Amino acid sequence: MFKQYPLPYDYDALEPSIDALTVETHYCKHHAAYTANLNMLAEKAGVEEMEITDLLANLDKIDDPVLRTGIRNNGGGFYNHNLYFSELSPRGGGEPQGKLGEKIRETFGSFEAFKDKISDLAVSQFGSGWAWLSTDKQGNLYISQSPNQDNPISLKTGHTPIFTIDVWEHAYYLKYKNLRAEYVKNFFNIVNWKAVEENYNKAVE
Ligand code: MN3
Repeated sequence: MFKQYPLPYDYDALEPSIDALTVETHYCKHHAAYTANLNMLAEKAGVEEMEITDLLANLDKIDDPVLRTGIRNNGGGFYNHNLYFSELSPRGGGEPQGKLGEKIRETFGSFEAFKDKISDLAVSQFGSGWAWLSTDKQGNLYISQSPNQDNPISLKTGHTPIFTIDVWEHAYYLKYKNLRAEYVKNFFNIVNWKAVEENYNKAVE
């Protein structure tokens, strides 16, 4: 049984960066629907006991093409939103510290340069999708974008996602309308870098 990450903050806690109705609709309708669909499809395919990361990395082992596509989309939607909602906080913002902060400066030159690069990927993703910060087991960092509910795991990059930006219109349209870049800019005010640092430390051997 795949379970939605329980929100540790209220729907209005991310105001004004993300409005309450968007957070509530996003979590209670969109994320809940991906999760319910994944549970239904995973049971049909007999893969309901798998870890979601193993499942997304092994989609090609699901023979039925309808189940495979359904699990790719809904399993991605489940996993991606668990990461998304767990990396946000009303007391977010600032910069990552520790090993992750150091590695970002080493890889991209500065935190600002990293922010510009991943923001460009988020804004330029054509249509619905995501921007990603991922790591390999050695701690090297990679930024990327993906369409739909694909992610670095289902795309078989071999990297572990540690931070993401949802740029589906449902993530920002009620407040920002067509101004995706404005949403992405304000998104950084509510990032809980402590949580992202923990994701990094767990993913690196
Ligand atoms: Mn979404």
